[in-house]
Amino acid sequence: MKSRFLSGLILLLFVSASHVMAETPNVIVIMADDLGYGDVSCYGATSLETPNIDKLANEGVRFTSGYCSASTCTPTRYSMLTGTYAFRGERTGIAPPNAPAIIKPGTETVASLLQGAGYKTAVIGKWHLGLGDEGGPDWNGELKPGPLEIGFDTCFLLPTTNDRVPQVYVHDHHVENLDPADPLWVGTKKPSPEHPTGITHRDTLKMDWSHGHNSTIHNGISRIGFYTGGHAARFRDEDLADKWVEESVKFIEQNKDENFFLFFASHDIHVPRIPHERFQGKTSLGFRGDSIIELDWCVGELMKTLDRLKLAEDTLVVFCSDNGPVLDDGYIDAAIEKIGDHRAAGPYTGGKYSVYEGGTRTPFITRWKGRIKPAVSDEIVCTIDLAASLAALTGQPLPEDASLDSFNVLGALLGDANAEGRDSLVQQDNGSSGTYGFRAGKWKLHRYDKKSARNVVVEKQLANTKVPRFQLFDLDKDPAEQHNVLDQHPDVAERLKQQLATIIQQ
Ligand code: NG6
Ligand code: CA
Repeated sequence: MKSRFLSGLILLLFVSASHVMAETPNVIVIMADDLGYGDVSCYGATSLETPNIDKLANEGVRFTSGYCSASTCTPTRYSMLTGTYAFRGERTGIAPPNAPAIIKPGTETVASLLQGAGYKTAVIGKWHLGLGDEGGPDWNGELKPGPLEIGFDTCFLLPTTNDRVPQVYVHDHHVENLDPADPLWVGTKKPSPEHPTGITHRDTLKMDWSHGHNSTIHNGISRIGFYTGGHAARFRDEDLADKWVEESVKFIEQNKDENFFLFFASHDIHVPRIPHERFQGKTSLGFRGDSIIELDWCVGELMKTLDRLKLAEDTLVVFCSDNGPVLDDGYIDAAIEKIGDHRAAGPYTGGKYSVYEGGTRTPFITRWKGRIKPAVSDEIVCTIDLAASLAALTGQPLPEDASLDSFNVLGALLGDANAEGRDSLVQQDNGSSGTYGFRAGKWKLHRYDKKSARNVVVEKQLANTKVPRFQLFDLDKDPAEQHNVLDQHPDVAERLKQQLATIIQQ
């Protein structure tokens, strides 16, 4: 792998010397939630159609080895923004409702790098990276630090995930529409004996839970965690996608005459999957499929906005996911019963929570009209590479102590002839759990440091099974990782073990 510094320098020279690329583009990163490799039609889905995502792929580069860095949300988002593997950071596993800000102020992020290049920056959608200082979020006061302290000029957020409390929007430093007379309380303990929950009022729920998710009820759905108050601020699950689009269109319109960076962090297709009424029943796959259609609609609306404002040729769009698919993630929404022939992870094994390819190899598309030549690429690229690549694109130097694991793969992202992606990639499941995948070329090593190398709850559908500590797979011959060939290739296994140990420093 060429050194990050050297390739950055070459690009910097290229960018500044070239009049063709004198203008840097706007950047929109659309990150889907829990969307699997096989969930969209341009990656092989036939049970539903995603015309807008397909159009993006037809006009850009569709990666067949595009990854997120973890098979859960918080570590992938942490790594995407910081360019550093989540296992190096603290508390980078799935964040609870009252988690403090995980990325500390002063950390260089994709947003701060682009802000430094003069971009107006926004994150709109799911955050799930904590808010507030060590004490956690001050829901009724200033929600700080948060995105604005790590390079975003503005934010409009769902604080964690919508299966976690509370169902309110955070706009910059405050809960939107919060009535001080009805303060918001969020906690882990039932606030009073009579507080209705998914257990005590199960028969009133509009969507039942299957595991966890049985605490406070809002909008007929019980959640992880408890909350009271803040009624005027609460939203309906059905309206989330519309809100993200509305706020994003506003942001793009406001900044159409200058460079902007928009991190569009969709909540589709995370649980509870409650698409807007107009999408309900649109697929044969139940609400999971209908949420994919809703996601596709969002992509279409963003692209329409770029077209309307004549920005399509001035905007690099990156479409990706935060982890692989899961069917039953805690609510009974018929995802399993209605799956039919649909293969959410495409040809791959595993999904969310797993270090099999299905956990992190996900849809990954780049489009920059007029600059990127439409292509399909099998170069290895990862969401963690956006930091170094976008820094290079905008001529921003990367400090030595920042973005430790991000490679400048800009050439590959732009589909340039002969441009290379990564040589290797660490795939992790959650936080610093001690479970790793390591892809190097066609080889894939699994390393399980803990005994339970699986998520028991989802194992019926997409599972890690009980396994030896190390396994080796040949992805060329065996993309589904079914045949452990460690004994046949001890030298390869040893090399990968060493490489992985060096990177994770364990
Ligand atoms: C798990 C939740 C799951 C989901 C996940 C986070 C239970 C039993 N399971 O702990 O439903 O919320 O966390 O998903 O509570 S992620 O995509 O944000 O990582
Ligand atoms: Ca996710």
